Amino acid sequence: MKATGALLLTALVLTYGVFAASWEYVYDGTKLPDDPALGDKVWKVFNKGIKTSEVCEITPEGELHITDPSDKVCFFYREHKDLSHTTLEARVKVLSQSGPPYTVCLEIEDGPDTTYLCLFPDHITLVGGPTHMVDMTEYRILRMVRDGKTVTVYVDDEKVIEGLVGGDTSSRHAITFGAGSTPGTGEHYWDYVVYTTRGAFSPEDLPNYQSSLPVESGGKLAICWGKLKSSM
Ligand SMILES: [Ca+2]
Repeated sequence: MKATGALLLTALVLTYGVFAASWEYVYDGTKLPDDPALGDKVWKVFNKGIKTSEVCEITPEGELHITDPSDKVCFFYREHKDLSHTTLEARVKVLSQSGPPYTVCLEIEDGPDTTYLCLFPDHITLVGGPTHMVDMTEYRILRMVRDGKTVTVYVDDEKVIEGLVGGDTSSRHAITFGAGSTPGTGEHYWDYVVYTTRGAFSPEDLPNYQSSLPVESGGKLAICWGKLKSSM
């Protein structure tokens, strides 16, 4: 029986790539993150009771556009029990930021092992850790990889920051992004947010989501051309 089981498992792996790295969750920016139409893919929102549409809109190119004033907060989160080995990626650009570092944020919140990126127009900072200078007013693919206590950050598939979790703490255990500060202000675009809680993957092990998008179908081509134009 054991031999049969092993053979069956081998066949499954070879046939379906059971253990291959893949994105567990994709948010593609075509609906507001808390839109009930997303079903089991919906995000919880922290916005102190305002309508998400007061600060967020979906652009014709399929991006989440957040315009965050000094009296509102609006971030989105999806809760998970085990975030110890997580790969989180977003294609994002930041046109303005003023306020606390977490005003524009991409986070792996995990109690005392919380880590996140603080986004600014001209740099990114790992909370409690290093800063990397980069023009964020153009779209960048940011990837944050948590492998136990260590965190590695990539920009456009290039490793730029190595650090540790615990730069901050949180009561949540969640993947989180958006406008994280009430007094802080900012304008930012999110083309997509994808993640998996099933492993810590470099871009070599799990290619960035953008590279997996089909470009040959008419609708997708139009969307990608729109994104291309908007990123120029
Ligand atoms: Ca605000």
